[in-house]
Amino acid sequence: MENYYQPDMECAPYEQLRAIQGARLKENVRHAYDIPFYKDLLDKNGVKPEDIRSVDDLHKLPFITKDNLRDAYPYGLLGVPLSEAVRIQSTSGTTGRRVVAFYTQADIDLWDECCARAIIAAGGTKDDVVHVSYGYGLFTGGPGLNGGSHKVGSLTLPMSSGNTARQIQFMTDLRSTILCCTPSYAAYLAESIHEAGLIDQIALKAGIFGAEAWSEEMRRDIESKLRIKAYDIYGLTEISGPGVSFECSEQTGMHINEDHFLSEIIDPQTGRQLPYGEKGELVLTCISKKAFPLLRYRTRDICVLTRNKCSCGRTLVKMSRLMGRTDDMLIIRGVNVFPSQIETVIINCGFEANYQIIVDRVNYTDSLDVHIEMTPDMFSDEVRDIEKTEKEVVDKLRSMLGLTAKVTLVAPKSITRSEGKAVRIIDKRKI
Ligand code: DLL
Repeated sequence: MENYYQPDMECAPYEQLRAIQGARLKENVRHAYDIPFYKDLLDKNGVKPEDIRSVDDLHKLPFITKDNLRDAYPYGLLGVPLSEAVRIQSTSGTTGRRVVAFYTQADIDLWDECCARAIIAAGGTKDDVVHVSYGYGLFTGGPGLNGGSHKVGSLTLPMSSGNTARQIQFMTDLRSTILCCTPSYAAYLAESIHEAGLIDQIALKAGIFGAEAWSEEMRRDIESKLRIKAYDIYGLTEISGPGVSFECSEQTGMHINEDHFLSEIIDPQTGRQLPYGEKGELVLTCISKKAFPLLRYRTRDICVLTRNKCSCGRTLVKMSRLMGRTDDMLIIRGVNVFPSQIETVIINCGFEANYQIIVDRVNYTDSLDVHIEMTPDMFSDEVRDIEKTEKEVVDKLRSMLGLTAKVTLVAPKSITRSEGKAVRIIDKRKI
């Protein structure tokens, strides 16, 4: 049996949880209505705060999107007087206006608690040394896991990202036991630790990896290289940051902290709510946070929600591993392609997750090029063998995607490593 950080909420009977959710939703809609943005939006859609009495009324609320947040930049969605807001975080977006999210002290506390739940679900206790290699600053990864680790009472190493040699030195000297970073950085750290011959001096037992898409195959690869259990964690700046949902020992999806965040799956085309078990776009509603109370926010993330009994004892709804984003789904020669499908093939063919997908349009026809790094032992193979392997990958991609790709095996270490979120897709068609 696992330990929990807040068992009253994490394991609450569903009816009890729903009553709490309903009361909090009602209260937060009334609170949001004081913000001119929401007043206008609700008035325009003919919805009054009194119309929202329970979770069943959620569908009456209009959606909000990232464009709404960009338009409201910088203070248009601040839900409390400036004197009550204590923190800003911001998205990593490189184009257009940034999105800034605000927090009161109570909002920070609840965010930290959500991250503490994630750390405890990954086996963390106050005796652990939590090594946080997510970026610190405007990005939510570092501050979120840092706050969670403090709540648990673990010794916290605020490493931030970068300087891999120093990361490994602290990891070995201080005997770090839980690593928090992006899965691509975890893979890079694993590679560097093996190269330095230091794997036997690593005391890690678990990793809490998120902020970007990763496959089950990549999980297994990192787990075996670092000799740990790797847990997924999900979140987004707009909704607070990491800890919106987290994985437990079952490792079959992430429990959503639904005493604070309501979740729905919708058909991204029609906006219609879909039942449990169906794949669609995740929509989140904040029911506790006050400084940035987003209602029915379209995340663009695609997943499935399920409410089955979990062996860990938590009753919180589960979201599957992310299956892509409505906006990163590539449409190549009319076929819908998710980068995660390509990654699955690559890892199943014995490669690591060091690859790049390049999409272009030549003579009005889309081209799909996949560059994959060879493993060092393949590098010494005859050209003939390399070509044979490339052809095998082409065949497997064709049966997975129904598309013919051009596959090129490139030299080990020729694809730039990432310390944060990896850039794996280059779509030249948009430029
Ligand atoms: O990435 C927050 C975070 C930090 C989550 C650390 C987990 C760990 P943003 O920079 O706003 O916030 O990016 C949010 O990243 O909408 C997803 O598309 C993607 N994402 C986050 N977690 C996962 C995950 C942080 N576990 C966007 N799997 C989200 C796949 C993820 N994608």
